[in-house]
Amino acid sequence: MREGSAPLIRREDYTAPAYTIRQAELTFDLDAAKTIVASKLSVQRDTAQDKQPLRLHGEDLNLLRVLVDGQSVAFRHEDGLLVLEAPEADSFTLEIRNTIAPEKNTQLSGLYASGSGLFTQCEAEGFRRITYFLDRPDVMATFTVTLRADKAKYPVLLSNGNLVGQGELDGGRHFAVWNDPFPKPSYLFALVAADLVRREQRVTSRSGQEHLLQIYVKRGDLEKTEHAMNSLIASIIWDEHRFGLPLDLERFMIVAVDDFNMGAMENKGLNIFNTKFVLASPATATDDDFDGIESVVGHEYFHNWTGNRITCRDWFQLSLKEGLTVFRDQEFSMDMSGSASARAVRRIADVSSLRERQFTEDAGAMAHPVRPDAYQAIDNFYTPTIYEKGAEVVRMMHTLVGRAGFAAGMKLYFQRHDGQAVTCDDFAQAIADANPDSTLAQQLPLFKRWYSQAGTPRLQARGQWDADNATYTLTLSQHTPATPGQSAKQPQLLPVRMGLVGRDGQPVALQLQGEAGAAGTERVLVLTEAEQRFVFTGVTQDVVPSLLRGFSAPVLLDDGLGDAELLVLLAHDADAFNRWEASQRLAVHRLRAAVQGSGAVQLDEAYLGALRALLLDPVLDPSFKARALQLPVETYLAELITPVDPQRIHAACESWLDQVAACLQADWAATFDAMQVREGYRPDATQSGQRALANLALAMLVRHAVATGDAVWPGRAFQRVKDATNMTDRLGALEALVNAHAPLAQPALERFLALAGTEALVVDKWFQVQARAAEKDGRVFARVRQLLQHPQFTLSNPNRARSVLSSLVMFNPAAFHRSDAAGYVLWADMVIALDAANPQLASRIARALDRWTALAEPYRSAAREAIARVAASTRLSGDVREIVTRALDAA
Ligand code: B3K
Ligand code: ZN
Repeated sequence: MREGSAPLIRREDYTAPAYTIRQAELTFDLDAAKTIVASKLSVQRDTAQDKQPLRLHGEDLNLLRVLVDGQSVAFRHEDGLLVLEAPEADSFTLEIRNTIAPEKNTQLSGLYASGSGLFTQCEAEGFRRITYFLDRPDVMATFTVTLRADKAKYPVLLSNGNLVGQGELDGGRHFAVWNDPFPKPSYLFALVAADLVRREQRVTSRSGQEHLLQIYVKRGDLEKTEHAMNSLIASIIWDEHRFGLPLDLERFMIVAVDDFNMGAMENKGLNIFNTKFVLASPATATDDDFDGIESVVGHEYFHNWTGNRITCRDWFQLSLKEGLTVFRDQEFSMDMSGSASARAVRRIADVSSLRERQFTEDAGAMAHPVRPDAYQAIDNFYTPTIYEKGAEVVRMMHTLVGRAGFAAGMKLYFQRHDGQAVTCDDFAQAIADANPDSTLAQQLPLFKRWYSQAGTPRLQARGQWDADNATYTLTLSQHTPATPGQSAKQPQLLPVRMGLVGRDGQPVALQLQGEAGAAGTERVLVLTEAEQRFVFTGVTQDVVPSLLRGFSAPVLLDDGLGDAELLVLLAHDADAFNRWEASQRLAVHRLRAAVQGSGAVQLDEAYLGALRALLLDPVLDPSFKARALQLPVETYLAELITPVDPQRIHAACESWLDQVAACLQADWAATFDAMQVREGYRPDATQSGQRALANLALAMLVRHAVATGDAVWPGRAFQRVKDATNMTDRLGALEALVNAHAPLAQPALERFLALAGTEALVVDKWFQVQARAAEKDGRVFARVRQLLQHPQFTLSNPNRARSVLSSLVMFNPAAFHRSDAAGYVLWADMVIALDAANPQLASRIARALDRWTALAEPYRSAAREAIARVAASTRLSGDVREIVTRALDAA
């Protein structure tokens, strides 16, 4: 949609479709320049509704003919729709023929060319860019698809479902016929025509059914697919084991493509993936990449039930499938990681990402509820709120009904709705109905405010120990700040998992007033009102409350704890998540004081001693230590320290790092040596934890060496860039040099790029390391400008574009927010340039200034000016238009 703003689509305007499509027979004569699409649709009118014209979606199509029951009919184009007067019959066959030009499709939505192949992306509204259709998720059809193409150019022809025919055609062409027996919405349609090779494996499910699993990649990439295949098999086993959900297909295919707007897509039986989430070898992928592959492969596979078997009635319900599926992939990754400590580290990573991305979203111009009320471009709503906050909402249900109760709820959900397109209400109702005695069932309308209310709730907690009566009174209160378009907020239901910790570090038995006896040392308090008191009895010593264990609700907690209490939690809390949280809070206290004071942090002995104790603790997992010894990212700190001065925040972080590097130098050195992995590479929790801590130690050592002019550690890091046997170590060493602005950074970068060769994903890392580097005197920003001119840079590959642009505008606040506004000028230029080719990608970059109103001057005014400049551009897509309009309205 170009020029002018797209109309606002409102949730309350939903109406059932006047027509539905039961069967679709599609024939494609594939060619990059001109593909002919012939479709034969069995259409049925909903006779319960008044007779209306048939309105079909279509975008950028060249229509050749329309037949109803074999006869040509009159039609007209209206607001991007193809309109036919209602045919006489209630059910009829509609035949359409149109052409499209995949090689001109730079939006990467619909059918497009990537390299020498053809690929599709249909969610949310890409199918209408292939042919005219009722392109909405509540219209579900069975598809039979015939693909015809040049055999030499496109030897592999894939679509959803089962291969039911294939053969040769004249003129060096061939064909394949695919049938998908499961009715599905058009957004789950996919086709691939390309020159690919595959890894395949047969597996037998519990019921004894055989399945064929295939992963298709470009020639030369086959040996990098083993981890993805293992992840797929693990996902299949896990879903059957944990939720009783088996693979329902004879064949399950994954195809990797270089040019892709997001991570991956769950098309029925034919998942299409960004190469980033398929390809991995120790030499090309980091431990984080291996983890990412496992979780995205799992996520898309789990969609087969939560998303495909049961789909969304309309796009406002997107979190029905996304929040639930993120919850499932998070649980999968936790179950795969093994030890309790590795699980906690997973949770820490998930929560960090939620806070960095979703909390900032909830505080900015694009704040919206988990179930939004209105949108202009649905692609703008594939957000951390829909995904990650949506997953937290599901997790709270899980907390309230327990693991078995949740499994029962899922079972009921499938009993009721398998094969349907439903709403978030239907899901919550099923979980509640399966658990009638639960707090969730009793408080369902209150709980569902999580779906309708935007913004991050603030939870305040204050405790009072009464020595005379041996009671401890915990007062919990909540409020949610106004968000754009939603000023009045009501209390929400907050499950608060908690314990009380003695000053000696021992857990205290919990007994609430009125209870017969003490039961355990941990429980879930449920806050349902603006303020409530909980009185614990038998508390004979002063205690430290450990609240929101495991991050039991997605809120910002103010518990008023001071350093002394946080140090108790850091050293002793039985909940690993809260131990980590204490480490973060202790750091934030110091950073805030610095930002609001002299600029540099003053690290006291007690704090440094606690960090040293953590680093040298003989029991704690290295991966946990690495997390607890790292600062929160600067974008999240910006939420905690307002008005936001990105330069002062960065300066405070740098000064924290300098001191921790200097004061713990000997400990970092010992840690680096102790953390070396001697066995062969495995991307498991144990080894990756050691590598993470070793890399952190190396970064500290190089930083300190550069500050003192010592050459040994930079030399060792450079050696590691050259000799490392895996990407985690190589990249870690490179980052250490680049972030410290070491003289050896430049030769290390050159060596890294030479070693990368033609591995696109490794070259992406080379760009990313530089664009995300710690800013110093404007050098990083200057480097980014050069990178944009680099021969290997291009805006047309989303991964490459993001490796520089997202890195700068989303992940490097100190390089981006400059007092001379050069970062904003670059941002505006890039948003406008990208938007002309790929609105979805442009609109992601555009969101970098969502939080401009929180910025301190001079950043605030300059950011506003840049947004206004983009908004003034006359040729904006609806996607970017929505983002910049909302941003300006937020003032
Ligand atoms: N459902 C897709 C995302 C589609 C994004 C469309 N702009 C991937 C996923 O969440 O699994
Ligand atoms: Zn998803």
